[in-house]
Amino acid sequence: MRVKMILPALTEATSPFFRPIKYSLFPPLGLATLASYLAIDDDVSIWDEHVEKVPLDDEPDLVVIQVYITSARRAYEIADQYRARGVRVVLGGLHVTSLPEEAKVHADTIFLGPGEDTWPQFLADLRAGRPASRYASQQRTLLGVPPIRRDLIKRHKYLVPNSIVVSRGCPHVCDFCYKVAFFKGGKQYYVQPVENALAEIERLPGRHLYFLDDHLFGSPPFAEALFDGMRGMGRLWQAAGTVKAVLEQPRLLEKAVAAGLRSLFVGFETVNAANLTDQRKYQNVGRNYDAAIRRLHDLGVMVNGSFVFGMDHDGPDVFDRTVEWAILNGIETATYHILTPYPDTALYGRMESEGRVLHRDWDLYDTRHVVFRPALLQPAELERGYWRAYREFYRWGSIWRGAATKAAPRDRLRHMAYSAGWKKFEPFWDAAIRAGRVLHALPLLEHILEGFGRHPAEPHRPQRLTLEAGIDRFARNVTIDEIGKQMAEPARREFIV
Ligand code: B12
Ligand code: SF4
Repeated sequence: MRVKMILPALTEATSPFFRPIKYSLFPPLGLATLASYLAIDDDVSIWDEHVEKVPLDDEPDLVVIQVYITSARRAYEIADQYRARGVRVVLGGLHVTSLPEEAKVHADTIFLGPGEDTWPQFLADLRAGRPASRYASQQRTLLGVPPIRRDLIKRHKYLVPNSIVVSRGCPHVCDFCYKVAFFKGGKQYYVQPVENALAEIERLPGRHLYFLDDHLFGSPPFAEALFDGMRGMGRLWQAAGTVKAVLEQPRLLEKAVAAGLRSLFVGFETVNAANLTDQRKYQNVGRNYDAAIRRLHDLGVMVNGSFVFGMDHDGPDVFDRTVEWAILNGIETATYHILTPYPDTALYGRMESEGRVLHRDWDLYDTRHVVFRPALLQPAELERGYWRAYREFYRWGSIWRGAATKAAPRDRLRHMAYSAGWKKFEPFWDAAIRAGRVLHALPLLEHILEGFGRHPAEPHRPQRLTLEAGIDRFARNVTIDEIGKQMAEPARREFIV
């Protein structure tokens, strides 16, 4: 069977004039995961419109499209084109799950929720000649998921080809997040068997990794086993975690750093505490944000702070206060968003019942446009404030002030290089993307994460395990063969892994 998998892009990502680096960071892991369920003799290809032009004049047996809210219009356009020529099209992903009635008009089959249970079922039904028109995920597990088809990813087109996901969902329930809607009808948070996650990491070449999990620290026992297993691999990595995890799981954070954590994406979301309870962001309520940042910086971990503007307690002062606070605390990079009520979230329900949703042009639900009526701001004021926050935070003067909060010169240099690298060298990124050479910048990123040698990754060294620890690992599912190999040197009563 000839299967073509497509991740469509929103218009901005395909601009002939300017290509922002953020669209060339991560490959389509969701599609590569689904591809692993296809048969060995299926002819499958993955196309990512963020980084390449996708030919649409072919006639595969099956077209698989992943739909995000901002790419929904484009996804439907592609789907309609193929279906008009009689090609079978299936749609899945976040937006399809939020609005199945909208999506089904453009597909032969739609999928709701994660695909690890429904997709193999569909493939079996298709081969048996009786595919259904709708599949909804219920069985949530990552047990038995085949190794992701990374061979189908065009690595050189991405700065971070080694992105990886070892869990699904998140244990929290923030009102504005896609999570509750996407995982409804089953488990909301689950992890891979740790040995599979470690095996996946081993398969990735080079040193740098980026965990795209919503909350890598969401299950402390899992995270601890993962970090223990990664120790000695010589990796440098980035991930996302919560303020709570930083402040309240001290041993875990130290283990993460020992395993190579060098930058953490943290959802601070707002400097107005009253917003947190409104949005059910309970894990941030009453936590000392300054202390969380200090703790990360003391361990040599850079902070990417994520902030949302436009919540109901945000007035005109919110932009300057948020930016100033981030600079004074030496946050290296900041990601700002305009509050966006994604369909089917609790936030959307609230906004709709209050008559505050301004329009349903999904193209503009990109967290850069105001799509609802804010409580204490005018829509235009909110958009202006959002852009001003970016400008102010990434001004040379602000970058320097943020860097100056660091005591060590090499940490200041790292701050300058990392912060400026994303926003001050956009023409460089644009040129690298066009030349298809974005991956060539990876050694530089690694060097900066290391703080030019100040926070080096541990060199790879065999890890010594006591007999007891070896048995424990065995109990955690190491294969008999592997243990047999370790036992070949019994005299030292140690395993080398
Ligand atoms: C990496 C990422 C990006 C990357 C690239 C996306 C990519 N390569 O896939 C970049 C940086 C480009 C990006 C950009 C944006 N992103 Co983004 N991104 C993510 C992130 C962090 C991880 C995605 C991922 O790899 N997940 C892991 C894989 C395994 O899961 P998956 O992709 O969902 O695939 C599974 C299922 O969805 C399902 N599935 C998917 N498609 C299909 C199809 C079929 C047929 C089937 C059966 C199943 C199926 O099966 C897969 C396996 O379970 C998510 C957060 C998240 N946790 O999902 C946000 C997220 C997807 N992004 C989001 C947003 C809003 C954006 C931006 C608009 C942000 C901005 N302001 O710039 C832009 C524009 C996106 C666009 N192109 O339209 C939102 C989407 C909201 C929505 N309802 O669509 C999310 C959920 C973040 C959030 N918490 O709000 N993003
Ligand atoms: S902590 Fe982050 S990923 Fe988890 S529900 Fe809240 S916003 Fe979503």
